[in-house]
Amino acid sequence: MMDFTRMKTDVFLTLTLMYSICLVPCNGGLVYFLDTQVVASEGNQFSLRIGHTGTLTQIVNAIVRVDNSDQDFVGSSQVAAFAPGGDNVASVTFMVFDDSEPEIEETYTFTLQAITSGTDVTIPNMATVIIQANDDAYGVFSITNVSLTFL
Ligand SMILES: [Ca+2]
Ligand SMILES: [Ca+2]
Repeated sequence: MMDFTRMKTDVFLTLTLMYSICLVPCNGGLVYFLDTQVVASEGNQFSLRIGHTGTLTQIVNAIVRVDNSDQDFVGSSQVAAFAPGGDNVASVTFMVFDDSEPEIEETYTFTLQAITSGTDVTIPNMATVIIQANDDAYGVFSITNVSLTFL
């Protein structure tokens, strides 16, 4: 079954971010996702790397967010920080919440937003994280010992 509430939120976030994408020359550089597709498993951490273009003359922060209303992650946002003289790549680490519920594979969209003035976001500004099926999800739905009788 489709989750229309989540779809609506995703469409809203997508539109919001499309408006915030830098379409004209930006002064403070651009941030974007270096990792756009990650596979994660329950109870484990995963990282998303963020790149920054241009010279860093000030500390630049970008926030990575996910709709965590289903509580599949520990927390819903992390901040990536870039410092002058430092690396143009920063990474954020999220933890997949370890519950005991059987869940089939789920796909989440993480979005990136610059929170330092003068810095903007460019594409790719979204990353897809797939949480693998866990807690014997397919065991719940699998059919064992099927026998068919044709008359
Ligand atoms: Ca879960
Ligand atoms: Ca689970």
